Amino acid sequence: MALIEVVGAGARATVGRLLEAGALPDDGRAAHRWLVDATGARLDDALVVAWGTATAPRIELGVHGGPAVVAAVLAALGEAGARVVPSAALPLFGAVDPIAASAWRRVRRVRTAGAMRVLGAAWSGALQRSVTAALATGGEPLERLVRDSARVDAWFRPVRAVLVGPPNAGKSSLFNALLGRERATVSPEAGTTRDAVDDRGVWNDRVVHLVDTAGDAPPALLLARADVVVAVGAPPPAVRPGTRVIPVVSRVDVEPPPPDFDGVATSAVTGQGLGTLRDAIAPPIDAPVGPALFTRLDRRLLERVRAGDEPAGRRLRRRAGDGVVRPGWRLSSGEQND
Ligand SMILES: Nc1nc2c(ncn2[C@@H]2O[C@H](COP(=O)(O)OP(=O)(O)O)[C@@H](O)[C@H]2O)c(=O)[nH]1
Ligand SMILES: [Mg+2]
Repeated sequence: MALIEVVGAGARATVGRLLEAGALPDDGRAAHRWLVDATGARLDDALVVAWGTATAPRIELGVHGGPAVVAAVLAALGEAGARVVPSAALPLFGAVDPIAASAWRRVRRVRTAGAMRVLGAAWSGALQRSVTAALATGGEPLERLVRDSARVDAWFRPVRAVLVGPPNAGKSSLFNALLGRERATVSPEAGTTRDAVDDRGVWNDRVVHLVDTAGDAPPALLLARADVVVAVGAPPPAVRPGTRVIPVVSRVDVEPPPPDFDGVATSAVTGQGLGTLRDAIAPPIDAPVGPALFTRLDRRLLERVRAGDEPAGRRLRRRAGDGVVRPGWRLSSGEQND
């Protein structure tokens, strides 16, 4: 499916020219309609949804997603008087508070269910209500919001993990096995991986940015940015404080780990230890959290509120709006269903 939005004062009249029969649905309603070009030839059948106010209408056309269909409908809309712009250039629909607007902008990028839940609380209005309550009463509601907001980054921010170790230690094989795909080149010839290769995976409902390195000396910048260094087959290089180090041996299907080895024993061939290694790199996040602030700006404002900064409180209250977020749309029902 493709969703085409027609906005602006002339939206209803413009889309009206494309309807073969029937009228546009009323505001907040949906209808099935045939779309035609200027000669009356049918282009596609569409789900037409009307939104917005009389002065700022917004019509959504749900058409079939084939590129030729979309091009034909856009061309007909152009002939009917519309100008085609990328959807990112459009303003958000309706009266949306800044916190809900941030949530909308992030939706298309998040990869975890936890992040979706956090964003969902922002456009259902639950987050705005909890901000309003926290600002009004302080105390426990405020502390809870601070606590929960401090925890949600784990769902939004990737864990940056770098695989290091001597040539032929099995790094590239582990990289592929952890991600479940063949991305890095594996070879019995030492020195096959020349440049760092990186890719993202999701496990334990967390995004992991994994980097496979080559040679004995991984680039300092990669190490400096790493949250986790996975040291395969040799002691780890020096890392900055705060970077976690996970000692790993691989190929344990052919070479058992040294008797005194204190780390994760893995095999890319049998899969042994891969679950343990995934959990060590990105541990699962346990308890569910209530509504939480997910932008750095809002969290900073909340910290200042806690320190007694009243302007920060007013600003946060403005960002939360009145807690009334856009209403959901309703399909026509009963005899109105056409
Ligand atoms: N039997 C076995 N062979 C492995 C395993 N992991 C890697 N190898 C082999 O060891 C060699 C080097 O692996 P590679 O992943 O390229 O090591 P890297 O140089 O550290 O990236 C290749 O021939 C792999 O097929 C493993 O878990 N078991
Ligand atoms: Mg390699």
